[in-house]
Amino acid sequence: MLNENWTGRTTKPSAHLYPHQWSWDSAFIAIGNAARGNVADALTELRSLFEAQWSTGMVPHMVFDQAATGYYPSAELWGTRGISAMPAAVLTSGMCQPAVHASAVWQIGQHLESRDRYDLFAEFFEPLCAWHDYLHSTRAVGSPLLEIWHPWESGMDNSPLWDTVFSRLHPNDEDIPEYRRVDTDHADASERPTAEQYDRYVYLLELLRRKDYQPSDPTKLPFRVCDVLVNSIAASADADLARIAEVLGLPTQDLTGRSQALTEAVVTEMWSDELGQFVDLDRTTATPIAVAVAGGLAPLLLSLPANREHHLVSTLAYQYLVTPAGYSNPVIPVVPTSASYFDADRYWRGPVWVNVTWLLIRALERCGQSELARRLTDGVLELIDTSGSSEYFNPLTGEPRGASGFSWTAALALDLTSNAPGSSVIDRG
Ligand code: 2M8
Repeated sequence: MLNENWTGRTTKPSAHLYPHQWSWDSAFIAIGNAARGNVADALTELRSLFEAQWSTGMVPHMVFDQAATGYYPSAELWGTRGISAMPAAVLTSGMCQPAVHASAVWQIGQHLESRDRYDLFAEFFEPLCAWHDYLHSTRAVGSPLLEIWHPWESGMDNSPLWDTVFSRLHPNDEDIPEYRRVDTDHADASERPTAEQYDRYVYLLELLRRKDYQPSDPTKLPFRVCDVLVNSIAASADADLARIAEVLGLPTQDLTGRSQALTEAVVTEMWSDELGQFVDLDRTTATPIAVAVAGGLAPLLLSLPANREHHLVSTLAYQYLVTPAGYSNPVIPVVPTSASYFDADRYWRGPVWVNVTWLLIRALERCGQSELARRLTDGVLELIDTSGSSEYFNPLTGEPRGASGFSWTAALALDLTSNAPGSSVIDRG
């Protein structure tokens, strides 16, 4: 399937619904390709993504394949052509996605002999530093926590996390460019964002486009959220970047310091006693967003105080795990099934997503919860064995949802079944 979605330079997330290159998809796919011994394609995938890196350091969330058709929003709607920060040879979106790339490079390096590993790290170190510098300068507005300015930057497009912010947005017709979405041509409308949500995505995109995606005063933006998943991934990748620097014999202090400062800000500013997990912050109103999603468990990727880590593992085990009817192993839906906003079939509002589960499996292994990690690994593999490499899955029935033939599902399953260092198979002993 990964071979079928391979273009020669990148892997489409899925052949029809997502025919371009996406940033965090590429990192997950590269991890899977390296796990199946195809390091060459993994590197080509990451190189092509970083060739599209803006001069600001931002790694764009999409790189358009100019021969591909049938995806909305099109390159024209993004309107990035002519923005001087974008490399002239490519056409990209103007926003970013979670910074999983340094962790991907670190992990791919573990499949290589030391000389090749050194070369890989040397090749990607500067671009990765520029990417993290961008995040820690431009996206840290008045705190070490990083902001996203559009739901698409979280990767969790229509998560219930954004509902309160969206309820405050009342765009005028002239602020929403005319558009015709095409996602519902490829997937059932009941599994995709609603029309009201889509209007707001396009409205927020249009506001950023008018500023060439580089707003001089981000505090004026109507959507400014510090998201737990985004910040945990960044702090964890900061730490991996420091490990890369160490292998290269370079100073690590600043990189480690940045990871620690971000981790500390997550721990002190994002914890919710009420929900027993971490929660997002709405920067426009300076209030927590009291919504439980699995991304709020992602600080397990970080070095947490022992009591917090313990509490978070219990929340994961008792509030999130669910075994689909007729299945033997548990899975983690992106929203706990007990939440009033849980929707088993709709995109980021309840299904199982393999990338989020994979991150939590790796996080559980990191904090010594190998039995729980093993059960979840078995759960994901049972799901894919039964329902195929789907984009997402109904957690109550295990049925496939969204696009079929979805690349990161296949790639991360390959990683989970590989004998690569750091994989669950090794941890299982
Ligand atoms: C979804 O996002 C795109 C917009 O970026 C879309 O809905 O068209 C999300 O699931 C995102 O996380 C993912 O990277 C992308 C491609 O798989 O699709």
